[in-house]
Amino acid sequence: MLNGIVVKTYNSYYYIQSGNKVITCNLRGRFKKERFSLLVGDQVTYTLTGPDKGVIEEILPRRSMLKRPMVANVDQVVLTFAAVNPDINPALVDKFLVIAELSELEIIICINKIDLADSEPVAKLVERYEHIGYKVLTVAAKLGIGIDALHSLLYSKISVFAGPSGAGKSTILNAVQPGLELMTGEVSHKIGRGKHTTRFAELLPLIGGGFVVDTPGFSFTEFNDIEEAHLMDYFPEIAQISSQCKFSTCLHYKEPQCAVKQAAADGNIHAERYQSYLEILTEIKESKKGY
Ligand SMILES: Nc1nc2c(ncn2[C@@H]2O[C@H](COP(=O)(O)OP(=O)(O)OP(=O)(O)O)[C@@H](O)[C@H]2O)c(=O)[nH]1
Ligand SMILES: [Zn+2]
Repeated sequence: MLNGIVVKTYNSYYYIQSGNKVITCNLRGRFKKERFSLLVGDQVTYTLTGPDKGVIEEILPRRSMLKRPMVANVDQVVLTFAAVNPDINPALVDKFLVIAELSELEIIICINKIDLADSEPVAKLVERYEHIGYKVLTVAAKLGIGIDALHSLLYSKISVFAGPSGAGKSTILNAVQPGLELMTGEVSHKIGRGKHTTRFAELLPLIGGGFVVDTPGFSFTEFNDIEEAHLMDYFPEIAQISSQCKFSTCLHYKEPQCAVKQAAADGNIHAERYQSYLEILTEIKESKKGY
């Protein structure tokens, strides 16, 4: 039995990357009713039925599943921001971080366009996020600066890029490997003749190993899935201190003797991080009122 990974699905064909080859596969009949549960990123075993054709025998257990875009076994997200043009907005960084934490992915923060930025404010931001425990890279994709370090983190992993428009995601990928490019915009949903055809994301293979999802990830509508009491779980430094609050139900909002609020006042938690937490908490409270 041979091993491979689904890199693309099309019209009930599955394209399986196996070594340097791509094998076009069908599913065994017994899987047919589960057709829509086989995803890009799934690891499978298959047998050959022709030179580059085969049939999928077995779907191996999933390590993870990303919802937007729908891809199995994604290992990490590269959250990409421009230092300037458009200027990095820490409140937006924190929102992306919450969505990434919610997806339980390894997180890499990549600050691009450092050729255009003053070094001091960039260094301060790097320190802010490294202090929390995040991996932070600074790059200038257009000049190839910092790209080797990023490339080495992508090796043998499945990575998805996310970040605001214009941050330089496509430029970064193209610097990592010329020719790699992201699809722009949302994954489209076309409905025609009563048949539901969706463009699924694809995996782009990296020379030397690893894959990049061809569609940028994440949507802030996922804040709706978060319970107020769980938001702190997605701010690691807040979660860590929250056990010291007077009340076990403390939301670190207006409760008395809140260790988190105190830490923000003392500078042990960055004041803007605490502010981001409060903003998202308020957003969640507001959205729940609608029900
Ligand atoms: N000065 C400078 N400009 C850069 C750098 N990286 C990207 N750019 C420019 O920033 C602009 C946006 O880059 P893209 O790669 O298209 O950004 P993107 O994140 O893919 O954007 P969307 O497709 O809108 O999501 C382009 O004009 C790039 O040439 C960099 O390191 N330095
Ligand atoms: Zn508290």
